Amino acid sequence: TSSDPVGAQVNHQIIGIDAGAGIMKATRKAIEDYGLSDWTLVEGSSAAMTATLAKAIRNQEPIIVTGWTPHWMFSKYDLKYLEDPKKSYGDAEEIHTIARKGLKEQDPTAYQFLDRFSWTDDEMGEIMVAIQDGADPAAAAKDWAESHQDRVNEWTKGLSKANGKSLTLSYVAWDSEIASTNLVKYVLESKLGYKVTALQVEAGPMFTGVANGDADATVAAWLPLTHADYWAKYKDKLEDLGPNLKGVKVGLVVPSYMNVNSIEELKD
Ligand code: PBE
Repeated sequence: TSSDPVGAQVNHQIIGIDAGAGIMKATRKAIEDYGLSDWTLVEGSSAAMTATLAKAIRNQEPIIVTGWTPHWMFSKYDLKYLEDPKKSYGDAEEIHTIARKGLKEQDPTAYQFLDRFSWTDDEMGEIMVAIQDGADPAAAAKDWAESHQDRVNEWTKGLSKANGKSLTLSYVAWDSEIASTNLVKYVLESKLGYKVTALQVEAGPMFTGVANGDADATVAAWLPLTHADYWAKYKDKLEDLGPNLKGVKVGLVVPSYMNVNSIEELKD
């Protein structure tokens, strides 16, 4: 019941996502930092986590999930981040575009476009919400690009066309990255004449793929903390093109109806 300690209410479980996600590593650190040794971090996927969250909210039940912003779940539900005074999840994060070394010389158009690409959390949110409302991701990206031509022009202005040249972008099926990767693919194809493969993989292979040249780039690197270990491991073979979205956040998220405000309160 809601008068039980929060641990008992949720069976000492935190609903996580795919094992390779940076937020899983940060959550294991939070479990250590806050002395939550009797808690379990449940592995799954981005889609399974949001399905579990939806069900709990439908039944007004307690639940703790690994969450991040931008994410459609904050527009759909009344949610809050648990405070993280020990900063297990770092501070403000950024999403960076990472390219393979050599792309700059070998494909200056793709490189320059990727270097220019940056947008806001509200803009990414528009595509995420459209997909959540049932739009096919490619169609949602196309709609967005067509209704934001000024933005698309800023990213593509003056670049020469590629005439069917192939380009591969690696990404993970996180809702935020489904939105960004589909948009970048659409713009590269429709405005710059590329044939783009969006290679959906796990978090580790997203980085190794770019490092070994199987992919040309990714727009899905969360730094400085979330993907710090992947970056450290492969950075010699990668080039950081800088942030494409600033002020993103990761942490533990609960429905606002739960009577808990800080990770510190999870300890029984
Ligand atoms: N995320 C969304 C990813 C990065 C993008 C926060 C779930 C992660 O934890 O690795």
